[in-house]
Amino acid sequence: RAVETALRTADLSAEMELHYQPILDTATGAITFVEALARWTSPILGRVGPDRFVAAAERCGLVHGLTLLLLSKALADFRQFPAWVGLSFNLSAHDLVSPEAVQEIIATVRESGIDPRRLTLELTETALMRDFDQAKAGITSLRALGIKIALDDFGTGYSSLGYVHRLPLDKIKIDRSFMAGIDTEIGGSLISTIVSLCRNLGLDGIVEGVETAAQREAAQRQGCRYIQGYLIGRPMPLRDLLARLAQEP
Ligand code: G
Ligand code: G
Ligand code: MN
Ligand code: NA
Repeated sequence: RAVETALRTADLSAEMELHYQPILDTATGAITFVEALARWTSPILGRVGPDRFVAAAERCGLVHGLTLLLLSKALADFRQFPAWVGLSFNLSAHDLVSPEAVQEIIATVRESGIDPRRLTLELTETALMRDFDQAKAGITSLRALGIKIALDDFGTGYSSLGYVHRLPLDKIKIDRSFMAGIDTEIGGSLISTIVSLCRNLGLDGIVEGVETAAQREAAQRQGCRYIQGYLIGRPMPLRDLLARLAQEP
């Protein structure tokens, strides 16, 4: 409740910041994508994590406005990225609920002037379950523009397998809970099964939560091409990210 109250009176444009976490393409050794992660420093509550403020914004009907604000901030930052790096941005469950909401996202992307093919929008299964047909229609409009769609936190929902072939997707982000168990026999075979599923569906698989060199080696052994996690880089402010990208080969 305190978060909702603070959100309602917040100057979101001034108080919200985006951090960026690199995603490694192990086939080329380059950072080819970066995920934007919102950070809020409230003058009343201090730092509040996105899990909490996104949920609060959803409850009080502020989330779509917040998404548009964060997306335009991220796209403005994105102009400073090298040309080979794409941007991945998280949408909330409420962002695809109507054709109007989808059109507002499209308008924000158009106004930024970026090439939509460099943008990936991440959606969770919960977001898709709210209204499957509407979400599917929204995804179809976004993809028609060249925007890529990733299913986030894959494997944590109720029926992920029932969705993947019914939705026009480009990527699957394998939840970090799978990475935590990769050094066990069953954990390793779970990851390799999801990786083959991605390959069979023609989707890019991105494994999240890679924290150690041993996990990275295990992930690559199981055929994972794209890797994200603290080992590659923590979420960081824009200037740190740009410094990191400038060191790239
Ligand atoms: O960065 P962190 O690990 O604290 O993020 C926690 C969760 O918040 C993640 O599931 C992430 O997808 C979500 N999140 C981060 N930034 C945003 C954002 O800008 N919009 C939405 N809707 N969710 C976000
Ligand atoms: O749900 P989503 O994938 O959007 O959430 C990304 C969240 O995961 C971010 O809040 C980020 O801080 C967190 N994260 C990223 N890499 C790692 C990691 O290697 N380990 C852990 N524990 N969390 C991570
Ligand atoms: Mn995400
Ligand atoms: Na995720």
